[in-house]
Amino acid sequence: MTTLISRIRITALLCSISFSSLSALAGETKDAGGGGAMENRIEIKDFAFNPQTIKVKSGEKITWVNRDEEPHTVVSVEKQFKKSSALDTDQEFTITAGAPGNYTYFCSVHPKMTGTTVVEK
Ligand SMILES: [Cu+2]
Repeated sequence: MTTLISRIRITALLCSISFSSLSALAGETKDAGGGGAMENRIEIKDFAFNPQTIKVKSGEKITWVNRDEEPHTVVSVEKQFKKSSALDTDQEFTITAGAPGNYTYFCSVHPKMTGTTVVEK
C-alpha cells in the first residue's frame, strides 16, 4: 500500500516535471519565431523592384517599401490584389498572398517597372 502511494506520488511528480519542461520548450519555440510571421520584403529602389521575383507561400505577407525619392505604386496586372496608393519615401505597402499563382505587378507611375510574386501552396 505504501509502495503504491509512493509510486503514484513519483509518477505525479514526473508528470509535472515533463509537463513544465514541455511548456518551456513550447515557449522557446514561440520566442524563436521572433516578432512574427515570415516577412517577405521587396525594396523599391532606383526605379526597380528588388528582388524582381519573389517566392512566397499562400497566406504569407508581402511588404513593399519605397526607398526612392520618387513616388511609386504597386498594381497587380490582373487585379489579383488591391493596388497601393502612391508610396512616398520609406512608405510601406503590405498584402497577404492569396491563391497560388503568379502575380505580376507594375508601378502605374512608371509602367516599365515590373515584378512578380510567385505564390505557392
Ligand atoms: Cu514607379
